Amino acid sequence: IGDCMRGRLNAETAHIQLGGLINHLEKLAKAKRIVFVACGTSWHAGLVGEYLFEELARINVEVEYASEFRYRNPIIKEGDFVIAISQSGETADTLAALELAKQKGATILGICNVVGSSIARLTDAGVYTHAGPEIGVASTKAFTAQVTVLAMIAIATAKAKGTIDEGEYRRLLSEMAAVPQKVEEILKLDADIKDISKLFTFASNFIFLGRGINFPVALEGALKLKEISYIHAEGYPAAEMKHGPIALIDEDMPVVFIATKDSSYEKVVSNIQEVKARKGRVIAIINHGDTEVKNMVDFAIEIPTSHEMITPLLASIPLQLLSYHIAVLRGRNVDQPRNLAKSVTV
Ligand code: F1P
Repeated sequence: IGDCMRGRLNAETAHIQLGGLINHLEKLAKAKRIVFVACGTSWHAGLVGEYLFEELARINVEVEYASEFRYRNPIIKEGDFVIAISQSGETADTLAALELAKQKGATILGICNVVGSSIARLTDAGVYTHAGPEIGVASTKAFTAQVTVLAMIAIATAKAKGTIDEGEYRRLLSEMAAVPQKVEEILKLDADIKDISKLFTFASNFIFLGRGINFPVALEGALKLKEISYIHAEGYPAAEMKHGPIALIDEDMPVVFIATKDSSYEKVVSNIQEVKARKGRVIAIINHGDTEVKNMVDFAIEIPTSHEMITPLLASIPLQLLSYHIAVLRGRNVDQPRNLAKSVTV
């Protein structure tokens, strides 16, 4: 996807990124509701999709754990689209959820990485992420590839629906095309992130907080840390902190904030102040040159600015690196974490 986007993504060629889905775009633009079904990291990608589709295309979205959806009697109405998201394309819960949605008459679409996988074969249409084989069990590049595809579909649907104008459409596409270069810049922070990781190697707990479209990024940051380092970590919407998790904050609690300069920025800043007032140690993902937050927190990781709807593609990378370094420093096998399987087929 990086190769496709690098320099080749413009208003004329954007549709080629959408695989078989391009034929369903007009219908998707008329969807009454989109239901994402997925598990684990792919479910977090679905949550990012909720913000993208609701904000850009003004379509009602629900994001369901496939492992729950399949055992309920979910209400599917005419005009509903059910979209499965799965790296392996073989996750048994996601496959069963999709089969149920199909029986109930939904149009079913898929976003899968593995070409010809069971989920891909069941769908009416879909997009392959072509993120290459995921060597490790925990999804990393699959996540960013899924979010990339979701952003592309949401942008194209919004254009077809007329909820964004030509100017915004072109602006979003040029922001997408700039992502690979911005990611390369973030990867240069690897040594700095490793240094931060050394100070948190023996932490027993972590909290990850974000708002808006970066709330799912916080969830994914926490999941990655759990999966590969076995540190207990919770992700929350930052606004939920005062409804419970704030009781956990003290000098032993590292708190990771996604504090990029978007529409929730001011509110995130006040959440950071609340944590600092309780002596929590804060690591913040901020935008370049944001001295306000930088001076407030213990560690700042500076990433390039972007369109708010595209920030998850950038903000998730330092969190993946943080988890990776902490896990390696703890002597964990990051490719084969205990108790986890690449394809959960039972
Ligand atoms: C879903 C998933 C992964 C997780 C682990 C177990 O897989 O929960 O997100 O990292 O590998 O399975 P998939 O449906 O995206 O293949």
